[in-house]
Amino acid sequence: MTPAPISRRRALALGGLGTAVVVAGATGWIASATASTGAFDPSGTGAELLQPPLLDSRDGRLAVELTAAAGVRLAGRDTSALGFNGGSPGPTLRVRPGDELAVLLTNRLVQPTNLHTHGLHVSPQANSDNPFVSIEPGASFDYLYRIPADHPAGTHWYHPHHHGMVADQLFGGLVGGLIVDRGPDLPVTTDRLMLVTDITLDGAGAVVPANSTDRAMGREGRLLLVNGQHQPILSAAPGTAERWRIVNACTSRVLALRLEGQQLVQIAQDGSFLSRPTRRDTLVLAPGNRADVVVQPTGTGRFALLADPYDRGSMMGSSTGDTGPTTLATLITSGPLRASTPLPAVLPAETLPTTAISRTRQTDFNMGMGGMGGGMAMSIDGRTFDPSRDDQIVAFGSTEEWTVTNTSPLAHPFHIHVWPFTVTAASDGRATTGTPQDVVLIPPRGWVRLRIPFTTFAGRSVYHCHILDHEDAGMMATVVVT
Ligand SMILES: [Cu+2]
Repeated sequence: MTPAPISRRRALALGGLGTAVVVAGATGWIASATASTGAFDPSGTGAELLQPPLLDSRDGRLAVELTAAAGVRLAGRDTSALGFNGGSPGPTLRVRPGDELAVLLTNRLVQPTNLHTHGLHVSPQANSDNPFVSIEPGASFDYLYRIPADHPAGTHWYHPHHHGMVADQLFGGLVGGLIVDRGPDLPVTTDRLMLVTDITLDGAGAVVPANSTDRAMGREGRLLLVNGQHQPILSAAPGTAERWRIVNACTSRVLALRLEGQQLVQIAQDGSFLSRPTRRDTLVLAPGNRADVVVQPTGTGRFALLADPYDRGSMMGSSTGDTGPTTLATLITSGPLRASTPLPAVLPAETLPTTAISRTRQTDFNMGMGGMGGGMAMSIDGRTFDPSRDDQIVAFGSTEEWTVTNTSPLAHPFHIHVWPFTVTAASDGRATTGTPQDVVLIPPRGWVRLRIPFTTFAGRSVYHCHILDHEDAGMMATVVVT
């Protein structure tokens, strides 16, 4: 790869990382911000998959303290990557419909941060899921999320959402699971969170900063991790069914997953149950997407969970994606075949309000030359993000039809906070499920058509590309529901 000129953004990122290394060094890690220390050597490969610490609500409330800081164990080694409460992923927060979730977030990073509860249907205002909050280094902030009594059960996640720093902070490791309990009883013996991240570390365990090509394409890390572990194993008995809550927490990577020799049966998408269990030969998850799957191994052996290369498009000679499949984890089954109960034929699918469409609108995701520091400009409707500008003003209580177009040669995952949507059509002719979701991939030079009920909460929030390098570069817009 030819060396790219160091843009102002990149210089800032390097400066930030350098300071982060000093912080880590003070607590005993020896690290370097340069990539001259060689390749990172993962450890603990093939160990049993662990679950992050679980923080569970009681009597209608969960109050937690989260501290974002550098210095976590990742892939079996001490690194200067980032985490919540010393872990990447951070603790799993589990709540119930009707609960209050209080989070005291303390920022021990060298740049501002904040928190987004991706997938929760909660207010975007004040100290709830408000992406405009900025928590300065050394400061703390009290979040309070009131989870509606009719909130569906599902798999979600949390991560920082401070514009301009989201990609660095997620890629650095700041992610965690967020589960709304508990939904229907399913005949499964094990319920696992599998939070997938990617990162590039140098030989000393420091995060390798993104260059200008990474930022234009959306960075993909060399290391793929599940719950911060490198290629863990999942031990199971044949015949028993497991529920895997898979979260694509990668900064830009689309995961195209398959399980060698076994079936992946999807039961939920983005925290909403499908109307019936659906077999997937390949399960495609854009960054931000979640899928709950049931795996019921039929025999004994080793079965790799693979991420196949996924082509997000190409631009100026660069293209995305690996050349071959990557092993994420391995399912190992042994012992006698156990008797099992089949999954229910019908699941309690969530349905969104069916009020008539009161307005249609179109919005376009685009990329072009002329961005900051000579990089690519990332925009929506020709404008880069301005937090003070109101881009879409929507009447509270209405249901709208949005056509989201993509005039660029790369696929972009559309994400809107707070208000889930159903996909009604797409330019690639994909089958639509009627299941509410909150991230959808817009094909290169294509479009998706969405039905979005703005019926739950009023307030001001954002929609954006979930390739977080694009979001940071301006591919985000505001939406005001009033
Ligand atoms: Cu994008």
